Amino acid sequence: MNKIPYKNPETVQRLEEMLKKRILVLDGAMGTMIQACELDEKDFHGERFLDHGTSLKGNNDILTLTRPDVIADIHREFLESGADIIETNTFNATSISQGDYHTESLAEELNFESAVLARSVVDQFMADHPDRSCFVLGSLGPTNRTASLSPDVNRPEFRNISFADLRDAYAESARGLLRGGSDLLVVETVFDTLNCKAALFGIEQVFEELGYRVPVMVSGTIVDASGRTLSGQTVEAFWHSIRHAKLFAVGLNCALGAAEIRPWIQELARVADCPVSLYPNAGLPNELGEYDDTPDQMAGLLGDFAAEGLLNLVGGCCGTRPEHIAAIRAATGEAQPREIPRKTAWCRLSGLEPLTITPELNFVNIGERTNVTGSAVFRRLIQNDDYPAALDVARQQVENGAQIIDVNMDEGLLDGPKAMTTFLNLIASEPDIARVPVMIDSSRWDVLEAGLQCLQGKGVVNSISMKEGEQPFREQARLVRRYGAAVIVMAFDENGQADSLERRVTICKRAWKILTEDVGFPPEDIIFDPNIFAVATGIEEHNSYGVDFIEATRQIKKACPGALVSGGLSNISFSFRGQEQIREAIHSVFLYHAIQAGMDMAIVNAGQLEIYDEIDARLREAV
Ligand code: THG
Repeated sequence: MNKIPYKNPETVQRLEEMLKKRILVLDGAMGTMIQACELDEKDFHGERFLDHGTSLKGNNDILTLTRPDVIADIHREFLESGADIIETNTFNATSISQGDYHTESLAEELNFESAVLARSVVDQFMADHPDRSCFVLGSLGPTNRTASLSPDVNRPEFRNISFADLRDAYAESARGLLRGGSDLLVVETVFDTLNCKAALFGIEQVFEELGYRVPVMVSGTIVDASGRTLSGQTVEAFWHSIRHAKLFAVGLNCALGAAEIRPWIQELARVADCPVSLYPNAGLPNELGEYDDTPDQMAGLLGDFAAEGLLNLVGGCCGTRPEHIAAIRAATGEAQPREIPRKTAWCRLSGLEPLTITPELNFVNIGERTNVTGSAVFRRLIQNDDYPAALDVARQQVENGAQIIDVNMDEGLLDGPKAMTTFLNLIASEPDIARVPVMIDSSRWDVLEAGLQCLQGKGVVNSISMKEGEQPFREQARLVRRYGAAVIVMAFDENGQADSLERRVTICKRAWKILTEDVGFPPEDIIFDPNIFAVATGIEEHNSYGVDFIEATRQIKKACPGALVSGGLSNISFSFRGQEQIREAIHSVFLYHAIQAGMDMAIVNAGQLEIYDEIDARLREAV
């Protein structure tokens, strides 16, 4: 996914050089500037939309077509006040948002023409000011829908927009912005991370289609003092969800003023290993919905943030005018830009909250009970459509210490993609469950993909393998990466599941090479599963399965640096079904040794793991 070259490598280089020297300045608000022009209905209709049946007033993006002079003047004013980067007038130009005015068919044209307009203003300005280097930032707003929240409290599984619809709408807008000459793109005012992930997916598709890429920024919105996005994520969880996109910058904008945003930009500056941007509102809105922070007030605060080393790019959102931008540039111009921290390559997942798999964690529990093939109780609940009780199973797993939950709907009589979607959408509306990352467990690609389209967090795909050969493996891995998930790779190839020590290691090494060298998968997002099979089945060859898994773990961890190892723990004791005490002892002894060999996580019955030292000594020895 990184093999697509930049459209304009010199532009990117110029940007990067400027970023090293100082804090770059973004423009201020388009919306409040337009409002101040007091335009009326006929300005929005122009000649072209005279016969448009409904009101267009408030459709600011259409002014690019009907009053380009107004938009060009605003761009110019911001450049003159010191902005290095100006945003296209396309905040609401997706077909989804344009639907409000019955102008959805204009989406691509609006994006294209707005980029052309901003481009021409920037080019003219640079010709007049040879000392200035300025850029066009194509804006992709949040739309008026949320993919991870239900608009209907009585139907928490319902969504009024799908990932696929968002992906396609964002792709259409991005195509227009790129063809029109945008230097960069920003997915901004993100209040639902799933919308943002759909946008990033769509953008990547367009890069592939056009054969070039441009730098991409994301700017999220913290809605209140809780420090969460509207869809409930913390700042760090949000970062984990989008980090796969190799962003040019990540930041925050809108909703809050500079004063209220301080702790959240501090948190983002601490976790993000890329440049950080900030363009807050001019304070919180007053009772008239206006923004009162003066240029001096705002610049004072942002100047402090700059001096604290929190910023790489800075500008203004709602209520900020050219005077604000001039004051902000003056107040931040001398500060050293934030130094980009180097982060250790740990597996960084998220639900509503982050989960970083650091060496100190030692071992991660993945709850196994939300699995229709692994639990008769759960299967019956799903088959009977008793989703509230099925949710309780998930909740119990989390309460019992599951740090990730595995969800499996692979039952012949179920509509797999539908059951996966329903259950994951329901989980999304339960904050005590949605706190943890999800592991989507299926042997069917369509079910895995349906699950990926429901997760705002960074989850894990369980699993892919080379059982159908290298080509589908590569393609699926590439998609998993584009969706931004980590992946479990089973030790399984064209000849079947690996059941010897040697085949386990050989297959994982082969998969590792393909993933890291061809697909560009980061090692820390690769989780090998060298197959835990049942021991003591009565068949002689099965007796070494446990020991072989443990030894394979040791060798895989050594041969594939950075990769993780997982397994389905309860498989090992299938021969002792019904004898729970023995099963638990087997699990505990197995884990004791597997963790020492480097096993990082396992799918387990959370809460039913016996402490190794407390197992009856004779039983432990027998195991
Ligand atoms: N690797 C990966 N994914 C996996 C597995 C694996 N997913 C499924 C499975 N194996 C892990 N999950 C379970 C879940 C339950 C049980 C075993 C593995 C289990 N269930 C009991 C039984 O069947 O006896 C309880 C049955 C019941 O309550 O009805 O043992 O290896 N990547």
